[in-house]
Amino acid sequence: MRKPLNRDTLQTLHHPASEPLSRPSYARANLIPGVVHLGLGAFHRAHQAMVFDTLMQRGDRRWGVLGVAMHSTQVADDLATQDGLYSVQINDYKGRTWAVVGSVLHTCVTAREREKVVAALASPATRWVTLTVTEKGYGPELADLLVEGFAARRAADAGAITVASCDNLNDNGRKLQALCVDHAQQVDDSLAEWIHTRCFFPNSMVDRIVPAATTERLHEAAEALGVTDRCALGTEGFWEWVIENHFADPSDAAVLAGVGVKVVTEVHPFEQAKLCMLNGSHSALACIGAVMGLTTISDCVAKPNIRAYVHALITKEIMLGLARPHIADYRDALIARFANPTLKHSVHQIATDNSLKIPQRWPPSIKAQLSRGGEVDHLALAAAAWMRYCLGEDEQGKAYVLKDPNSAELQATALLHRHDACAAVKAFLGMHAIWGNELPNDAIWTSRVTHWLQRVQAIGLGQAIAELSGS
Ligand code: CS2
Repeated sequence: MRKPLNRDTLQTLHHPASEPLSRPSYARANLIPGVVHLGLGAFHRAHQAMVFDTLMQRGDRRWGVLGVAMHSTQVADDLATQDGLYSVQINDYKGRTWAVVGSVLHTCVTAREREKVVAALASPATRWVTLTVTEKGYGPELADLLVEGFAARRAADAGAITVASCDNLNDNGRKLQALCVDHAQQVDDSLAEWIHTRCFFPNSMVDRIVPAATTERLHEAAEALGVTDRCALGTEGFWEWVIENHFADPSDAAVLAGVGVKVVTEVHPFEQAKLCMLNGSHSALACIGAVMGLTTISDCVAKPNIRAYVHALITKEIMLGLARPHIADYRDALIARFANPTLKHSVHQIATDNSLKIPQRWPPSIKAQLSRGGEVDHLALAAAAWMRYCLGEDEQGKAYVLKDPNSAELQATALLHRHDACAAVKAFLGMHAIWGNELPNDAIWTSRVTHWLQRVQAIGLGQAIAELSGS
């Protein structure tokens, strides 16, 4: 029987000769818990936690992480039994490598151990808070926790702190700041003022494709490393973290830049390019793939028609107004990343919470195209695919579950109008929380979405895509 990955087995790990392994070379007992991270999903563990790990490999001990799950206990408890250690399998065209990450020192669960989170937020050792709580996490529950922690921090006179949102939202730092300051105002004006002046909320863009862990991944890790690792993950080689130079400790800018983080004065061009190009295409592919009965993003772009569709979607309708430098190279790299067959990124995972993701991902491109008199057919087809997706059944008749806080309303709408594209589009576009106030009244947008939903209903999505690309 294999032993578990933990501090005792860390030095005994083996690995295939062709698959290099890196592991913490620092003494973990001497690390300082300088970071509280909220949201212990796969993304943090394969992104920011690895950046912190690199900093500590280079001798900077201040980036140890308290990993906080908001509700679910599984990952927090599994990590705790492994002394916070976990392995990441990194796959791209260069081959496969492994990293065992040592930056997560402790874990806890807010719903179970709130006092530990509050105490950590108030600790003078804590210099940073990072967050990956997903789009739906930015509500009163989060505000309440952070504001309680900041109140304790002020009372302890523990000093200024950087609070970095790493979620896929525009202006994520400012949104989080507004959420905390507004919430604090309801309690105590002077606390709101303290948060305003002593908490630094940089905007940031984070990028790495990190699919949810699967049992297949766990088996591969066990095979390769010779231990069981219940927290093993897989990801791609590419990662990017662009963050606004706005830190409680200004010297962090050079520290982060030293390990490959882009520290900039204006995150917006990077954030817009990433949200609209990567996440926007991801959501389009997720809906298309799910409706056509495809399993992963790489399965989608392996189909020449879908690959051509996504290339045209980005080129003709998304990237024109975007200001990120070398945008065409960025697009090509992106499509190559989507095609990475080892990631096995499930279309249904990406389609989760569509109604909260779409607002950041599609409307900015649609509005920009309409205002310059440009084409919106590829975006309209994506919107039609989403409406078709809401039926909860693929084109082969196989049912799937819609995971979305608004699933009941979405599915009821799709079912009610399943044979009437005009009525379906009217009802779906009438959801202003998703589309904003302008788009539902835009005659061109409405008619293009209606056209494509009619075509999808009449000839199926694959044929509609072929028709759009003129093949
Ligand atoms: C994806 C993102 O699940 C999703 O909605 O679009 O998680 C995406 O993989 C990351 O943002 C990539 O950085």
